[in-house]
Amino acid sequence: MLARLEQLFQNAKTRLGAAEDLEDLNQLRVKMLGRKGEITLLLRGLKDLQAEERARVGKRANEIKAQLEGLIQERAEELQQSQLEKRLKEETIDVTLPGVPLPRGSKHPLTRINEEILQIFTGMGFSVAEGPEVELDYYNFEALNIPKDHSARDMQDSFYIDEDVLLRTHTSPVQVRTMEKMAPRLPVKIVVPGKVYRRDDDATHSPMFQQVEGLLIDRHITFADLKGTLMLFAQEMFGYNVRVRFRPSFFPFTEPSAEMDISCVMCGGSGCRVCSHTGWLEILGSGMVHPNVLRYGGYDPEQVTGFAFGMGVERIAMLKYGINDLRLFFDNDYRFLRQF
Ligand code: 2U9
Repeated sequence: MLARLEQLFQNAKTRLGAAEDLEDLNQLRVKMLGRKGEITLLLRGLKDLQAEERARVGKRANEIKAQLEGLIQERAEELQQSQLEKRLKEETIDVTLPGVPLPRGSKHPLTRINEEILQIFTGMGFSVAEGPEVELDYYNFEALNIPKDHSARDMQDSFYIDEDVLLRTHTSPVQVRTMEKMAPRLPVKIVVPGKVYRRDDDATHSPMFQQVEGLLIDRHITFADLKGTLMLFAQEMFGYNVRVRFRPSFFPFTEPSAEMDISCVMCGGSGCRVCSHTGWLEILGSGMVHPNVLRYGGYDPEQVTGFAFGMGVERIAMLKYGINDLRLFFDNDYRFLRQF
């Protein structure tokens, strides 16, 4: 039995050297040392031997098994190494090949314009303030001097949650909330971006749109401050050769009130379809804060004055990019969005 064992051992060593890959090697291990392997089967005969002989054969069998395990491990490492070397020789990577291009996203045009507007005003020392989109009737209308019988308060014109709560129709309530928090400190100098909601839906009106409004309250603020600030805004937004004009208007929360036009960005003022042959484009509303509104916010109209303005972000974006249909902003068509 010992002789047969030695023979199996020699035989196994030869076959180990001949194994060509790790799979070969594993099969060999099963054939020799597995539960039904040659050595395992041979050792079943141990029980029939004399005690002394059994001990000798058993000891040698354990040595052989341990040696074989070691040899298999060595051979496995050899094979692994040579397989790696073979792959390294065969596989080449051409580092000069062009990469796989990833589609690059871009900011939504309204996000860009919104950021640009805020940047211009923060550059002039305004802070950015934000507030809730679901608003109390008090902040949206009452404190802004919008009387109970004003048409904007009609269910047909605004989205109501209940009698005293609605989706804000402008960002102006944030200015009132800020005044309440600040009073009587000066100056109040804020711009307020955000979404607003009105019951409107056509090529130039959406039930949701974005506004940027602004408010400056301090001692000795005049209409000249309003004009200078808004003219500089128009020029930074549309270019330094743009001209502005102010037309009288009416808002319940400002007195006097004015709309600001810029010379047409399409024709430069000579008249075209974009400006309806007037040479001018309306871009925002503005005015001196109404004394009642100052009082609602906690300021004394005998001591301070202020100006305010408001603009629609979609409208500014349409003028700046030459877009004629508001709905393009909300369709999420990649062919449109990728252009910005
Ligand atoms: C307070 C005091 C005054 C904000 C103002 C406008 C004029 C205005 C419109 C422009 C186009 C809204 O987006 S739009 O439809 N806005 O014309 N907004 S003055 O006046 C305020 C706001 C808050 C406390």
